Amino acid sequence: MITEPAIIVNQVAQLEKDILENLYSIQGKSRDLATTNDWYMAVAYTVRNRLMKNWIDTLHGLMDKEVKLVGYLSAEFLVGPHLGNALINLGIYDEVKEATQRLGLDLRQLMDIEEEPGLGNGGLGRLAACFIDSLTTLKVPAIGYGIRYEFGLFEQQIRDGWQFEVTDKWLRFGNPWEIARTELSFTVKIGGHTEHYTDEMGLYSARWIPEIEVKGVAYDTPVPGYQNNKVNFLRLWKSEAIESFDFEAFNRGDYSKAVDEKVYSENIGKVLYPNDEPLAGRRLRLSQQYFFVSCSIQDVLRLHELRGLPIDQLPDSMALQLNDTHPSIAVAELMRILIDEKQVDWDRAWRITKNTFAYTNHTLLPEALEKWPLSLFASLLPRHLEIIYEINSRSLAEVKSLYPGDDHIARSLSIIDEEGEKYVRMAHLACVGSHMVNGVSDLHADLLKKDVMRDFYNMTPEKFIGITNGVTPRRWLKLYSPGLSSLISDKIGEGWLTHMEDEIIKLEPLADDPAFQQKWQETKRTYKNELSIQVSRMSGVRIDPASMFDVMVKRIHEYKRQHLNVFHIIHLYNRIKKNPGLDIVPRTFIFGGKAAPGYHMAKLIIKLIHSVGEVVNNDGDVDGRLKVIFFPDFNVKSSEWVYRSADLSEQISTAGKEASGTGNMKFSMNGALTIGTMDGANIEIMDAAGKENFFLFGLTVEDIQALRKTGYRPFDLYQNDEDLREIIDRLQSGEFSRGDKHLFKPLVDSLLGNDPYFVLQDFHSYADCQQNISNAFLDRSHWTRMSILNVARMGKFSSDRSIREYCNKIWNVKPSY
Ligand code: 26Q
Repeated sequence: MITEPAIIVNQVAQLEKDILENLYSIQGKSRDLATTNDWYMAVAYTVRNRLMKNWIDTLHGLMDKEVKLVGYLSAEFLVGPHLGNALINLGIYDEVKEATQRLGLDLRQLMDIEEEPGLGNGGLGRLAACFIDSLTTLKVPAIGYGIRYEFGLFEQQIRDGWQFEVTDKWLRFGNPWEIARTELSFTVKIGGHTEHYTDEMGLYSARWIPEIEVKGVAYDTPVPGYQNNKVNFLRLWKSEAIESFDFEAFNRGDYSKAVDEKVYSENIGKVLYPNDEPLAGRRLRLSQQYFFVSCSIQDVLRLHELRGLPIDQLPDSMALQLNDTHPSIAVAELMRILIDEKQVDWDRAWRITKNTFAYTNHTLLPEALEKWPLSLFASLLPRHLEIIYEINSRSLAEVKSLYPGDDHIARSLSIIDEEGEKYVRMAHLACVGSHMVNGVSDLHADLLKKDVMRDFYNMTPEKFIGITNGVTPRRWLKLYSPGLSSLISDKIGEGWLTHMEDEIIKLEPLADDPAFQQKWQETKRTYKNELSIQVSRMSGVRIDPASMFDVMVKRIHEYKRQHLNVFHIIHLYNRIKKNPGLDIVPRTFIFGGKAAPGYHMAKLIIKLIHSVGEVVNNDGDVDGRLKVIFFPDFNVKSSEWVYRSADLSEQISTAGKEASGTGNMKFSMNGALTIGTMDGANIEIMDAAGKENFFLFGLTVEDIQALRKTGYRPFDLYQNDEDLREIIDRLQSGEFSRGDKHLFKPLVDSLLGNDPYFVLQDFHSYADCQQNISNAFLDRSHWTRMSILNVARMGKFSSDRSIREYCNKIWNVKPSY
């Protein structure tokens, strides 16, 4: 018999005792009455308590004026389920498993009922979560500032192949991971007008008389580092009504005003906006952004004062990172507080502001660059608009001295867009108000410099850098792929979990080791079996775990080109229909992702995937060799099943459109091979993995520019290319749409009309590449070698590396590891 070390036995016994105690004292339940959720809550509180000491130490540490603090301002934090992550990072997974077992519980089942906080749309929100994880693991004190949305991104349901949105009520069963700091709240002004006056010192001053005031209450959520006794936290603001305001109106008998204000205040933090939605009616979105920014800046200044530092030292004691333009009103807010409330003069205030902020851009799509109609801006933030005008006029004065007489450049650099209806351009505000601007991959940074922010770059080239995104190997490998992780750790130790860049490369020599290859294949196969069971449970479709799992999970968008993938499926289907005896490598195509509720084309693409699946999955000629699956409600939690089971990762955006991508990294880290374009971080993944271990296809950014110049005529491709014609004709025949010839017309019209994302152009290169992949898949040993090499060479894509770069190049703080 193996005897367990006494300390572990004790720890397990203590855990068991604590779980029971929490069940009793917090959930108010006995063992006999407890529901699964009660048990989950009891376990969650037990685990949270084990973070408490380190968390409180961090709070004390915030007062240490010697240590520079990072504030990460982000409208989204897509953290994913907490329990599993906390167990891994505390290093008590096995002990809690054992303790729950002793209580007759199944830890896995408890983890499965955790509601995921879906407080993000996708890449940008998840990046913020990985970054806070890495900051803590690298022992950099940091606060993630954001919004405590009552409803996260909608839950996706599929009915008859169409997406339906259901409210995400993530808080309905309680949230054991947050602490409401009700005593920590700030007042935020909104609307109204400004007044100008000369103060008692004879200084010209401004006063903002708001229309209403809203209260923001801090809710803190711990973010544990990886087995290092450090805990940072997210500080998310909940919007509430200010009671006294209600009463004033109430006492005047103006009941409806009292109620309106309460409703308005509470609405501010209600719901996370999906991206890719039309701009109209976004008053609430701008209020949201300002609301959380104002609370956060007030909190930052409070901390700075608590540290007993003079205001001019703010840039030395805090680095504030703007996660895209969503929090960029912070530039004007800090200026406003410094000037109007702290009587700092303009030049000093500007120096402080600029040296404190840095801005990360996440998009090259011109239509996705945030801009607000001037009239809307003026009605919500009248004082900020005045400040922005002043910032703009000073900035343009500099521009004009550098480029005398060049009106064009002044117009292009102005924060105010004056062509047609006037707008405030938030990217310009963020750029002017920051000391550094970064893109999220090499290519993206390059295109920012050459294209989107060219004139800014020419003026201050030293301000622009690229920091390639990364993902945390703790969640994306250790937690979600425990089998592969143990296999790795058994061979090279556990150093890769915190020093991925230097350590995981040690796997390389094992790529050709037959015994290791076999274990690798078995592990991947176990995951594929599990996903197959999951899929048949969810959708009733049986899939073959021996087939190639060809996976595309990401938000649905035309630039990401899910429809290019579908075209390849239809192409294979056509080939089988012509020749049912065709020798073909069996594939399971797995899609997942949400479409913005108002983005009709994206919703039609979801319908297309289902429609093609319905036909292909049930066609006798296909005989199960092709299966098409749509994985509904893809999110962090359900992604656990997906990344680790993939053989092939689809990263097929139009070159120049995907800023970086981070799913591409998660797949590759989990041993999937990539079919990808020269876009975003794909290029760097290919460089790291080796060209021979990556399947590249499609036009480059330069090719596309050249083609645009000479004139791109997708209709000619349709006419002259038999394969494309057969695909599109089949789509138009109604065969995939139960006879409805018009269902996919908007999609076909767009492709034949101008095909803005070059789907038809790239089709052949894509299909040829897919054929190579099928051939490669047949050589199991070689495929496995490529898979192992991909993992071994992904060290660069740990978010720890990204954060180290932010520390060195932007924040001037010292990470330790
Ligand atoms: C803006 C205004 C109003 C309402 C919503 C929005 C909004 C919200 C979220 C706009 C954009 C987003 C999210 C963008 C995003 O996720 N971008 C992705 O960021 C990743 C991390 O850098 C990159 O890897 C992806 O390439 C990029 O698409």
